[in-house]
Amino acid sequence: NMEKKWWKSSVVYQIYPRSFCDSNGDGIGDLNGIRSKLWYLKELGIDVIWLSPVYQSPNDDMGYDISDYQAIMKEFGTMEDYDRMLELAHELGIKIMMDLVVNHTSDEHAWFVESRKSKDNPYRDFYIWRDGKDGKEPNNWGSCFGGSAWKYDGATDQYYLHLFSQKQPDLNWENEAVRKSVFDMMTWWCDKGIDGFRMDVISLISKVPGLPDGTVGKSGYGDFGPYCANGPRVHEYLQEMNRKVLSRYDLITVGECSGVTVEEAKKYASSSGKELNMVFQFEHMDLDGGESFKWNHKKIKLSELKAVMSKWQTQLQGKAWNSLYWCNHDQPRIVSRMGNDSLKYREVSAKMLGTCLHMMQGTPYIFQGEELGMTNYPFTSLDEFRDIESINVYHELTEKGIVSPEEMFDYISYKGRDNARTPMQWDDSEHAGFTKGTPWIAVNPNYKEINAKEQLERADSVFHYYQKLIALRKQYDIIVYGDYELLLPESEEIYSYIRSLEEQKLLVICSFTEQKISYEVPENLRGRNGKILISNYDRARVQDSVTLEPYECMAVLYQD
Ligand code: TEU
Ligand code: CA
Repeated sequence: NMEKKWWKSSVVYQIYPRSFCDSNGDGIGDLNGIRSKLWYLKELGIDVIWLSPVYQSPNDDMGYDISDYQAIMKEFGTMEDYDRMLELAHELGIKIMMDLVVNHTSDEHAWFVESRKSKDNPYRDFYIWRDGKDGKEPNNWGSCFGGSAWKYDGATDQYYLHLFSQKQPDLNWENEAVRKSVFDMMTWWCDKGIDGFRMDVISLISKVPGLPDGTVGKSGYGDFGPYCANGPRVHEYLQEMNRKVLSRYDLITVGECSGVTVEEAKKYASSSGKELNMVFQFEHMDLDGGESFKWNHKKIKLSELKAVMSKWQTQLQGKAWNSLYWCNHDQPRIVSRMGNDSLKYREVSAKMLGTCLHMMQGTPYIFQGEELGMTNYPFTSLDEFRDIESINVYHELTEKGIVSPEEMFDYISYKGRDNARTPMQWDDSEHAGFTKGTPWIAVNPNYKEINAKEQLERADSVFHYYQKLIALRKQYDIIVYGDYELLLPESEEIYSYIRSLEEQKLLVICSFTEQKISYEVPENLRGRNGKILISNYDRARVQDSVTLEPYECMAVLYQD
């Protein structure tokens, strides 16, 4: 089997600082708030915190538009607050993984302020500037956040590229001065003692020379994907980053790789260790809509989910390492998307989804509130949205008459990123204990039923179930290193798979349906006394054929 590494058996918890805990009553989460809750994460048992960006930013894209990589966003506190949080985390044995956003900076970054001054400014080639074509943009690419991916800048009569918002100009990675500046900044953070990086859209940093037009999609703009994702020099750049920075520290690294395939992942996350430890792939997240046009009501088909997850489990086996996630700050909450967020089935389906993911091979990521079974938000009006993606795309698609306002509002309510960004629900006091002030985004009204305080006090809560899932990973090597084999591929109701390590077998059974449904234990495991390691119903033993309760799950260990 594979070489043992601490980052393979670790569980990562993603904190979205703006919505985690507000310590000074301004309605915005902050670093002192995070420090005040580290005991909670210690209790949960996670090993690493992935901190979404805390650097100085105008917050056009909520911190993913950075104006100074070596200063703390004023809303989040000071560098001293950061240092104290890092120190306490390390005292508690928790590592800190920083969010590295270097495909682009903010347009308020000093580099861009210089770059736009003149064509011969030393920083001009830190970004991607081009002449217009026939009085229009240099090519037909669309931005992820609506409109063209080019912004005209009158001062020098050229356009600059921004795959995301107009305030997020893309860095020119072909310029070795850009690479050196990024590597120096990374070294500065590593020397402060951080433990890793989550690398934002790192698969997009190398563009195909000539920047060719893309296929025009529903928005009327060209798709930049084929010319920016997994580009010609991306592995060269990451191998240079590895040589000059990553290999000099004991880090956990994950590349957020929009558009990555299994073949590409074998390079990004190769066991050779020449690039990164693992990647975030998006194939499973695209099953209900896809990158170019995610706005719809399409549900994820279980057989397709099983095919995608199993492909990644089996094809990286022995060659590279998987990340495992259902949720993050860009995705709707999984219990609403793939579980059942009704009062009756929310907890049992949240536990099932956690089991389904955490018993697979790879490093699991828990997004804040997922361990409580937090749900999507019941949006009722546009002014509840805060995310630039939702707001821009709503106006673009409705004003062009591509989608009706009612339809678009429904799509955004269901798939919009704000579903993940409503405040962490700590207790049943006002604003769920997130803030003493007015929260920057509304708290989900279900906080009285769903909050950390209540779940810490209840043994059968989702919190305590996640605590057990995390602890199991520490106890059983088969969960971390065992091979994976899918069972019942055609079933649209049951996700079942087997992990194998030497003579041990771990049978995982997850029902994704509200109906009761029968399940036959595989022939080779019948009659053997399996030990139920975890289950969301208190079933004592698993018979050779069993009728599963709604959303029932279990992980059964066969060792003899
Ligand atoms: O997201 C990159 C990315 O792939 C997004 O386009 C994502 O797929 C989309 O938002 C889903 O609707 C990263 C960050 O996670 C995201 O928060 C930032 O907005 C984006 O990069 C730009 O930095
Ligand atoms: Ca605050």
